[in-house]
Amino acid sequence: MRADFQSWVASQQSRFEDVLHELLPRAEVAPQRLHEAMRYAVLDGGKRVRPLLVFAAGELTGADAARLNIAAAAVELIHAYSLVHDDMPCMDDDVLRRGKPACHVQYDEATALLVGDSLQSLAFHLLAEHRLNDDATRQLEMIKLLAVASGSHGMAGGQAIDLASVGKALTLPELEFMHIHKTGALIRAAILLGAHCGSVAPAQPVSAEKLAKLDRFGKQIGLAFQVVDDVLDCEADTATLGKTAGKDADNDKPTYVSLLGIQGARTMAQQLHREALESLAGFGDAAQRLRELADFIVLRKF
Ligand code: GRG
Repeated sequence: MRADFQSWVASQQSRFEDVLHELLPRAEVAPQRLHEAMRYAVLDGGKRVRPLLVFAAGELTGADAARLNIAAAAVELIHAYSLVHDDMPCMDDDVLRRGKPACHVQYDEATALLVGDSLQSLAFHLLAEHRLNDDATRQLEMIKLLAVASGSHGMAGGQAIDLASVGKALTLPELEFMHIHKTGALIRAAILLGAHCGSVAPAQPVSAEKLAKLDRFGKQIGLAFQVVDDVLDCEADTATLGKTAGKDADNDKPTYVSLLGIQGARTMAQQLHREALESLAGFGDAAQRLRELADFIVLRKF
């Protein structure tokens, strides 16, 4: 990984942490325990891959940084909510997240449920409250885009399929369908929201062709993210991942590794990576950060 990319990631992560600090409700404000738990679930942890994708896609369309911050925060809040709920005993039942006790362990289950609910509401509150595009119709489309990506036709739907698949042998297309929804939908939404922040006026919309290519990139890199996640769940240790390693096999979950073997899953990730980069062909230097993020997603060790 190039030093220039590493320092871009570090500076964006640190800057974005301050943005989240400001946007989350203060812990001193009632209801204090809920607000403290929301901050616990979001701050000081995670790779912030989705916000980085928002920023990189925004570079491609010349988007305003303040608008990108709001879009990135909305996506990260949805992601954080999904992790809090996923860790609860009624779902994946895990006690460790981002290297610290899961939210329901640190607080309690009822609080964790409300943390997820409130983070989701806050995401849409932010998108509705701040100007993200000069064209109000386009802004409404952006809100709808995140709603679809998060709901039963996106992430929550993918999670439902995941829960129903335990102990079952899925085919490759079935596994792909699940992950395009569970993991991929939010990653795709991050890229599209970042790009839409840059379509500053109806007279200068991001072209449909550009959006279609970006969407293809998002689909491919979202799936690659999950394939790599499955490989890391087998190969990396708990300390490195900051979450319990080996859970998929323990829970008898169908994964790319259980279906294709480690080498097969690695080959699939490489192929998706190649295809994702091809989708960006023709975008020139403006897409360099997106390309580097694609490399990072596939080559990451945590
Ligand atoms: C509860 C509605 C609902 C959905 C949960 C995303 C999800 C759906 C569950 C998380 C379980 C999981 C391990 C999914 C695999 C891919 C994934 C989303 C990993 C976690 O994302 P990272 O690696 O996490 O970006 P950080 O902590 O770095 O933000």
